[in-house]
Amino acid sequence: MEEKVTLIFGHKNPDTDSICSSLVMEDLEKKLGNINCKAVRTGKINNETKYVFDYLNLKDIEFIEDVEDNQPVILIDHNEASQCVNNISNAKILKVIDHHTMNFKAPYQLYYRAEPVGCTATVLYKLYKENNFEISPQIATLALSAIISDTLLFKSPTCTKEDVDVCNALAKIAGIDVNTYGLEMLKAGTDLSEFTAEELINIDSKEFVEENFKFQIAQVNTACIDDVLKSKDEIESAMNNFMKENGTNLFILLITDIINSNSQAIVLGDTSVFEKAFNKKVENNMAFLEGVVSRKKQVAPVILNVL
Ligand SMILES: [Mn+2]
Repeated sequence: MEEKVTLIFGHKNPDTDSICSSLVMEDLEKKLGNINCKAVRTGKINNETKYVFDYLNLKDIEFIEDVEDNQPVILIDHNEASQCVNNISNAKILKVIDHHTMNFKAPYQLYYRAEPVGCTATVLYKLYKENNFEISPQIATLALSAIISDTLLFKSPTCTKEDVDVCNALAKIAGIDVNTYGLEMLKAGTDLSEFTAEELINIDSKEFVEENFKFQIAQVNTACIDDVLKSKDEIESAMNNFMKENGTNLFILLITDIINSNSQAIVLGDTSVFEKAFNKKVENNMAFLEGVVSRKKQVAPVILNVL
């Protein structure tokens, strides 16, 4: 019987962590002896990740939309079925490497490693250390890019001391100046000019379901919030269409200013939930969230708390 290749992938609408950590995991998994594995992506590569690929001269990786029954897989940077590819409930999950809240169940044994750190790559770095594996400059670059992305160059409240220490250790291996490289990489991700409103709300979008309440939190990074708001009408109609198609109760788009570390939120649907959660009025479909940059730490749990 031919053995199936193990597919390694992050969440839908993949960010730099989901893509880069999948590639790092492929390297680690091969070092661990599972040579029949490959990193794939579950969505379009964003401009920030593209900067990393160009920097390393990497070729694009394969796109998958769903998995076959009994497909061996390793989940990176997510654990919830709603953020995963189609048919995941029939796949054979070998491992999960993550740093998110756990909403996971499997009727069989598997390797599950999640830590309360800012980035999946930080967990992966520790796995290299625990196994005494060497890290190549290319793998180091992928991993540190993921950390810079997830922590917004250490400015996000999700960032831990471990993330900073690991990132600096990786920078030594890669021969990279974290600040210079990091700012360039983040800036590359803020170029939204080529995206339609519909694409823009899907660059980094996650669905959450609590009881019968379905909410969506999308996020885009920018160096200038007003630039993004120039297409507010188009963005709102794209959000409304999305909600109709998916039966979403509440849609929050975070337009995050990576320079000043604030977010302008566009809020549609059941705005009363948002208003209750943040104790803030939504006016003209908007609310300004001072100091808010993290969906995971500062938005999703705040909404879940009032549901
Ligand atoms: Mn992540």
